[in-house]
Amino acid sequence: MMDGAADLDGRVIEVQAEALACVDLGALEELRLRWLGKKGEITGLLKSLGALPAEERARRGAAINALRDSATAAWESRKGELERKAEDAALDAGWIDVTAPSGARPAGRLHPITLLLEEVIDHFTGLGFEVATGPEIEDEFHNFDALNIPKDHPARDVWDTFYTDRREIPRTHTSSVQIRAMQTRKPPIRVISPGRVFRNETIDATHHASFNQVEGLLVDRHVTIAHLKHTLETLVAKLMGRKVETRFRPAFYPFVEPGLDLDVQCVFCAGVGCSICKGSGWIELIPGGLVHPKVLDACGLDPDQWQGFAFGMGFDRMVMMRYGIDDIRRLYDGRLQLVRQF
Ligand code: FA5
Repeated sequence: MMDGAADLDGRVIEVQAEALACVDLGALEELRLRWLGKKGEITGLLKSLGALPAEERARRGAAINALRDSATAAWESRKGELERKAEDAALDAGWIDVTAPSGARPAGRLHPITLLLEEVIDHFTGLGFEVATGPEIEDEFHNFDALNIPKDHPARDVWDTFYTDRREIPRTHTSSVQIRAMQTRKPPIRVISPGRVFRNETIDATHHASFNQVEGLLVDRHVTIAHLKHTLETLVAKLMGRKVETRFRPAFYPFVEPGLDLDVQCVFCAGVGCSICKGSGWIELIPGGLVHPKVLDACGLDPDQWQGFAFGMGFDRMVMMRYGIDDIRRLYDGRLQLVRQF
């Protein structure tokens, strides 16, 4: 018996590979009919849904729809490429029909990271936050020491740090900007800080060695974990533009106490488990917590007077989920295409 979707993951790759293998528009049309036509594979899969129990039908239906979206995206993308190739070949042959209507060329657009960043900034500035920045090459004090991560403490290994010859650090997280913000502002403080961070990571679908985070920091009197949870839940709902399942887990970061992780249910498999969420059904998106008293102290703020919350959103993963981009590498390799439209 099917478990809802597992057998369809491979089919996504199959249709994408077949589309890439089409060398002309005729072959591509055959592919379209075979997968998306009235008598095609996907229509057949949809017809088979009727025989399933209701709960399984819903899950499998969603997975088949996702397969259809992937097939459509793969077909459209290859069509554009082959049309452009045909035009280029005509030009190379030295023949050009100047009276022919020009072929549609895809218009340039803003990168999804830029688009979503504008939304994040808009959301937080509307709540009274300002945008703070910090250097990408940091010192140990701002990247580690002031964040309550003592020298030679194993916690430093968590961040897979690169070091320059002069022991400078391409910052491993945007939390360094929290420190700069608290050193240079007087409470109440409300800042977000988007920016690029760097880690000596093994790259896969959800990990890159250079990626973006959006840090958030609020320092005021009587700040509680409830303020943080509400802020994060509202943020995710706003950025996803629709309801998605979230969950909070307790987590340890030396610069917060208590700490938590907000996970979002994997939108690529609707929580069933797939290669992108590594079978768990969840994607870790935003860690956060209440600013540790030692961190306030290191920045010259009296922990008896002030509390704060902080978070550090994995922004590339947020972009992936919002725009249906199923591999973080696509954000950076210039072959960006929407694989699934949610
Ligand atoms: C941190 O970087 C903490 N500074 C976050 C924080 C801020 C905690 C403030 C508490 C208070 P972490 O290493 O888990 O935590 O990274 C934060 C998020 O970045 C992760 O949840 C994940 O969504 C994303 N992330 C982590 N590593 C990578 C990577 N290699 N590629 C892409 N995204 C990543």
